[in-house]
Amino acid sequence: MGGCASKDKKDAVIGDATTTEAAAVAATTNGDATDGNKSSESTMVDAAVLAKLEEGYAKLAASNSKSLLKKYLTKEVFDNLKNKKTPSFGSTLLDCIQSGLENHDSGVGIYAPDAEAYSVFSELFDPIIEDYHTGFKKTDKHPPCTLGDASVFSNLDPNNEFVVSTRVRCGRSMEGYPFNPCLTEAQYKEMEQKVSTTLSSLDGELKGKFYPLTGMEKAVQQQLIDDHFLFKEGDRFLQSANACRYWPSGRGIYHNDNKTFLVWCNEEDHLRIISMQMGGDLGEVYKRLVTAINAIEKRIPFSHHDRLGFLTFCPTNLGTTIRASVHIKVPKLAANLAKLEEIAGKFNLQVRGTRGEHTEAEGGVYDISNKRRMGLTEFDAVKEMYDGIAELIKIEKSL
Ligand code: ADP
Ligand code: CIR
Repeated sequence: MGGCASKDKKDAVIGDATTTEAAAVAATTNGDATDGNKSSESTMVDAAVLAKLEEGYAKLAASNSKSLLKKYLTKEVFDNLKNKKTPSFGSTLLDCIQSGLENHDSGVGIYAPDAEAYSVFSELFDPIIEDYHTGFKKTDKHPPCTLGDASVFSNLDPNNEFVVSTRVRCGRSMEGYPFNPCLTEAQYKEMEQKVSTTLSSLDGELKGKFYPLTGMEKAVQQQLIDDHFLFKEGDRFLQSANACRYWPSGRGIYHNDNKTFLVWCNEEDHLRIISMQMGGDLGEVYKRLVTAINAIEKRIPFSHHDRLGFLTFCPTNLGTTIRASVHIKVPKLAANLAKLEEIAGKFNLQVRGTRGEHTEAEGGVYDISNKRRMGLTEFDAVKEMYDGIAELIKIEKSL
């Protein structure tokens, strides 16, 4: 269902290509499709997709979902968009919102099946982006990549009282390839090969090995997940967004020996570049990420949009794509979770559970990170977490 409504047709076309040239043409790294051609496309959404959309919309409208999708998918917006398709991949509104229609407990509920979806369905994406990224308007332009000076950040918790570990990640999409719902199995494999070969040339602290998910022992996979190094499996939000097709083909993880530098391949985004370590030394963690981004960027071209910054599958990750987080124990503040979330919100921080998004805190450990990623630089996104966590620790100490 969904997953680039005309996915089968497109797979056939792109599948004929021995390289990804066809996809490269179709994937347009800028996603700058204008709405000018909507009339020619407006009658092409097939009846089954329309019926599913109408039924899903009615259920969502009647639900008490708190998702941004429900908030911004008014009847008027729904009617304006339900007959549209992206020009290159034929993705429909259903491909964008199926996850939110099937999971009413979504926080957001929308993904871009291909880059053009951000333009074709902008009437829905733009207000969601503005809301999530606190004020990034449809007329705003994301600033150029500015990683800044990592040495500005010192250790957030030199006495190891509160911060268990620190992690900063960013996401990247490979130029010439669409997002998950529109990838063929051949493309998944080709991308995995490119990523693994490219990363094998990294040296120094970044030197490591690529481990494909295909063939990985279940016990090894589970240990990597339990230790917070590897993405979880079977995320229902991603599954209903058609982002898990051909799993585990093309998916894998690269890491150095001590697992302080990691790269996820083809989970939610093509690449997730991650730096993490125990304790609160954000300067060291961010410096390693900056070194890694610079090294990988020289080797792999990434999709970047003039207005939206780095392109990602989920609109919450656009722009800098940076999520800087600490695993932190603040028992006094956390005695009242709603209060912790409220205070964190004042510093533009988001609270997640120990195993990441949509999980609970275990042993009093919360994952607290910068929430917005657009309309500010990479450096400022990390600084938002740094400043906010420093304040939270101050408050915890004062209680
Ligand atoms: P993402 O960070 O990629 O958006 P998740 O919220 O699912 O995705 O988190 C991915 C993994 O990273 C989870 O296992 C989570 O526990 C782990 N993680 C996040 N922040 C930290 C941290 N500061 N220290 C250790 N592990 C972390
Ligand atoms: C939701 O709406 O809750 C999920 N679709 C996840 C949204 C944001 N998280 C993400 O991109 N990892």
